[in-house]
Amino acid sequence: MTKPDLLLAADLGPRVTDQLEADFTLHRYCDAEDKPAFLAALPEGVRFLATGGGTGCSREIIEALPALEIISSFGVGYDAVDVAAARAHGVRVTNTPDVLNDCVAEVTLALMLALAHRLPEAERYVREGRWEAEGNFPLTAELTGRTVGIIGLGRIGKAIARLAQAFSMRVVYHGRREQDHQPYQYYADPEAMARDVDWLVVIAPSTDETRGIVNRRVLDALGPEGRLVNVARGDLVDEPELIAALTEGRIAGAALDVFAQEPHVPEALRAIDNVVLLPHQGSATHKTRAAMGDLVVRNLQAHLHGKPVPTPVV
Ligand code: 8YV
Repeated sequence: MTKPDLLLAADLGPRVTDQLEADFTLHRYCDAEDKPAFLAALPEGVRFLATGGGTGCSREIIEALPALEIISSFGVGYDAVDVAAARAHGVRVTNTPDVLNDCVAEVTLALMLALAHRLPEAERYVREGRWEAEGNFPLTAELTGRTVGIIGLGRIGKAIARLAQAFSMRVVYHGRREQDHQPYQYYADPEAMARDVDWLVVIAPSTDETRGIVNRRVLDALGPEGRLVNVARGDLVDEPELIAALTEGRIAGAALDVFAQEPHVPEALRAIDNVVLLPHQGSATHKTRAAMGDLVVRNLQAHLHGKPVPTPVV
């Protein structure tokens, strides 16, 4: 029996492709030089598509595949998938939630610890022989007893909240609405929350409502003793305003895993001392990436066999 055709829009690595090849005939759109010609030359009746966080799936691709039934996307955030187009064409979309919660929360706390204790700089200080030559490193800050405001108390936000509590931090949050049965104080207004916290952690999806949520007013409310952490999407923070706030000392520091134009990180940001920068590492461990990949495959296999998909978003 011939295997059904699947468009591979992003290279999801050998673990995923090896599994997919057992059930599907893969068409590696991710490797195509001339993308429009590749789409035009596809066999008719492509029903399956696999993609990844940053690549997503455009309206153009969805409309070029009239038989498309499912887009299985690697990553919990699916902002790069044109969900409106998928919905309009009756295409199902799945993502990979939950399996990455602990990893992203761990990286978030690692970023907070690194920024508070100035770990990257202090480590460089030792390597460069400056401890011996110049004496002790300047005193730093700590998390204990501080308040953290989380923008987006979803599954990952809650995992971050639990870890922050293990560091004796007080947790408050902002989101679209107040959630029932949460032990944390809710703020309807992110600016009011920023005013009351020492740390602002951004872990909300990128949507029309959240884009630019950390603007100049929020940064100024966070203030010269406040620190920002973004592990969500770069476009939730107004990057030029953040650079200005850091340069002018209007906030104390920032730890960023995500940026507006990845993998480009503005030179101005790379030149600032009181920032910690990571190359979108939130879920990037062997264990978590394997679990995310397996979930991409399980969603496609479930749909192939006419079973309910494990993690639908559309
Ligand atoms: C991944 C992510 O780095 O899950 C997400 O939404 O941003 C990350 O876990 C990304 O999806 C990789 O493509």
